Amino acid sequence: MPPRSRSLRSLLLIGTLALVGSGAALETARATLSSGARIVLQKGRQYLPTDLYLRRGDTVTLRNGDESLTHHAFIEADRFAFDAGDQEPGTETRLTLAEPGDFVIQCGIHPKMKLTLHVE
Ligand SMILES: [Cu+2]
Repeated sequence: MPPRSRSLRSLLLIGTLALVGSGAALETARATLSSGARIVLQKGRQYLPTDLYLRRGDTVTLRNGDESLTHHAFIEADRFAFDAGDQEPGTETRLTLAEPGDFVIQCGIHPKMKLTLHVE
């Protein structure tokens, strides 16, 4: 085989591998979005993480990871309202985001706690 066509074959092989690689990265990103990323910890008077990127219809779990602090998550928005009530240590509450937009979850007990949900 002449050297020129051999290098062309190498190029084609590299191109194919690059495509496979980016597809795998996309799958990983989707898996991240649809699993652990939706659990938010309430700990040390803050939400962890402080920002969450979601799709419409996704469910978020808020878990009180503090040992002695009660939290009270709520959202006040024009098109969407949510109030979890008082949430004791070790408990979880869930909400489903049916509306697109940015929503801030606050805490009725700790005013500095803020979690922004970005729903597309
Ligand atoms: Cu709180």
